[in-house]
Amino acid sequence: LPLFERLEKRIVEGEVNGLEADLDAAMREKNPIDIINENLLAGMKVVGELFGSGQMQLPFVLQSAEVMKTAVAHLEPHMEKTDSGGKGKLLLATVKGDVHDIGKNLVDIIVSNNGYDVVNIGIKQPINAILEAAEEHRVDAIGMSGLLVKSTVVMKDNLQEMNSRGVARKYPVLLGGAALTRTYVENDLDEVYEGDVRYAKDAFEGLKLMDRVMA
Ligand code: B1M
Repeated sequence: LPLFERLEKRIVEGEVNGLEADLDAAMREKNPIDIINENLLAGMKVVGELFGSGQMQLPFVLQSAEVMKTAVAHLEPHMEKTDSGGKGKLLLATVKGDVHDIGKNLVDIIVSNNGYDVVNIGIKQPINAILEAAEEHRVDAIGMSGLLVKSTVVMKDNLQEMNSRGVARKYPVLLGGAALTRTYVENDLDEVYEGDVRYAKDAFEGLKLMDRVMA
């Protein structure tokens, strides 16, 4: 197989042997971000489709996720870093009940490579932990990620909780993850939240929104 198809196949098949050599060869032809967006994420999309249609079992999905993480970790040091930090601070968490973190961690990489400080508190984070960390680190915005349909409900509950604690105007919220839609965030959730809530379809839109929040 040609190099870039092989990379995609490595994600689908969860094949880590030879991965780093392929990534090094790929980086001679295009930049690490394009490799992630065009090849590795294409592989994860196939994984999602196979899993969703019952053609792939969970342990194999996990293996693909591990290969994805290894690949991103290998590419990350080679990414362009524009600024040295200090443009503002973003808290990132995957919401309660949800373990998916590949997307959130990509947002972390993109946003922190572009001049922001990121406090990434991990997966399955209840709103209490999110708000405690936000206070402790004095963040400028809170980003929540979630991929399960039930996470969209958790996000709504979180926003309501933030309203009732009186912190909605303090924290603009960025939301992302495959189960969300722009309409749900910009219509339904925007009506719920007393502060500013925005939808990011990918990590770069997350960065753009962070630029807007800090402007
Ligand atoms: Co899960 N899973 N999974 N899974 N998994 C999905 C989400 C699913 C759609 C698969 C499917 O059925 N086709 C489905 C959800 C269905 C639903 O809710 N209706 C599903 C399911 C069902 C499950 C379990 C329930 C399976 C089970 O146990 N029976 C279980 C859930 C456990 C739990 O959370 N409590 C489960 C577990 C897992 C693994 C652990 C095996 C693994 C995750 C490993 C990990 O993350 N460490 C996994 C994976 C890998 C997937 C799929 C295949 C791929 C997800 C991924 O990493 N994509 C996924 C299929 C899919 O998404 N279609 C699936 C790549 C990643 C870069 O994309 O996270 O969307 P994504 O991020 C994007 C954007 O959304 C955006 O930026 C990124 C791109 O730049 N973004 C943000 C994300 N967060 C953002 C935050 C922002 C801004 C942008 O600002 C704050």
